[in-house]
Amino acid sequence: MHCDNWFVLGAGSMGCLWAASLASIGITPRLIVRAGGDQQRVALRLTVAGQTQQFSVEAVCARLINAPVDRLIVCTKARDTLAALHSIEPFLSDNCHILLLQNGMGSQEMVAKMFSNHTVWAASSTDGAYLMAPFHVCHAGLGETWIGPLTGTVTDGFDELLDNFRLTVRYHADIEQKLWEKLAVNCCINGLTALFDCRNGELLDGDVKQSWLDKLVDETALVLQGMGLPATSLHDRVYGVCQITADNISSTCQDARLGRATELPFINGFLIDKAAALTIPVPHHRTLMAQLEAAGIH
Ligand code: NAD
Ligand code: KPL
Repeated sequence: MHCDNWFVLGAGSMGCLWAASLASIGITPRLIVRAGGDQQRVALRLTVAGQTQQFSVEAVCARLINAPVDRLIVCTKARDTLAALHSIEPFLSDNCHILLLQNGMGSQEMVAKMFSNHTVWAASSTDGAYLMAPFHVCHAGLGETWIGPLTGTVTDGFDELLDNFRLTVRYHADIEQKLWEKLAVNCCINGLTALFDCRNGELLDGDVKQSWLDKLVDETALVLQGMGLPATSLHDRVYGVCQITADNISSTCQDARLGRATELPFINGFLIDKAAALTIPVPHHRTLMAQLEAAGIH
């Protein structure tokens, strides 16, 4: 009998988190790493609240994959996703289910279009993880992950993730709505924290940052309404996230500090494109992106 072969694409923070979490329930996936190394067994370490567990997994680069890929969890950054998927395309089985974990929007739509022969799922996650060393991940923020198919109406394919998994994963029939909900919050907070090089809570300064935040919320709400999505609670949700994650340095601010490309093209960039298509003006989002660009944050 053929058992499904699980693979995780990308050995960064989320890739190691998901690979270790799968290994912890006995589904040991292969971890697809960038080209370069040979196939090797690695000691994958997961630290949570000071406790570390270790799992032995196979790390393999695309050209050395030697089994059909039946279940694939894609943990690259949004901008790398298509290229990474193309590099393993010949190995995807006919019945492959692909789960995309990228933040922001736009990359999922491209994958769903280009990989329409497969069942493409998307995820929206509030987990927080970072690499302490190669193949050693710290699960720093225990959040939840919504998953759902991007096309079609399938409900099964990732059942193993929904019960007794170490991450909290829930099914949502309209995952696009979940992606929009997170995108709406991220496109108010992330770019602004990068521009002002501040923590999330510092946006509520009762001054310049907060008034800019309010304008971004108003414009984002208009786009949500234009898309036929609920927008009334956006102000409260954005303020709530700023308060609950007050000490956080947003993912975008972290990327900017490290001089890395951000995921803003898939966050504010996506919103601006949607607004243009709906002829909804979003001048504060445009100014934010222009100022970030001028500051060398892309
Ligand atoms: P990361 O940069 O730590 O990891 C991405 C990994 O993908 C890197 O190791 C990179 O080398 C690898 N990669 C890129 N192209 C590849 C290719 N062609 N073949 C093999 N590997 C390739 O990023 P991350 O923090 O794990 O984030 C991944 C996605 O998950 C992002 O979209 C991010 O926004 C989202 N996310 C992250 C967190 C978090 O806490 N880290 C939480 C929620 C969502
Ligand atoms: O998702 C986030 C991010 O940093 O990308 C928020 C919610 C802003 C938390 O930092």
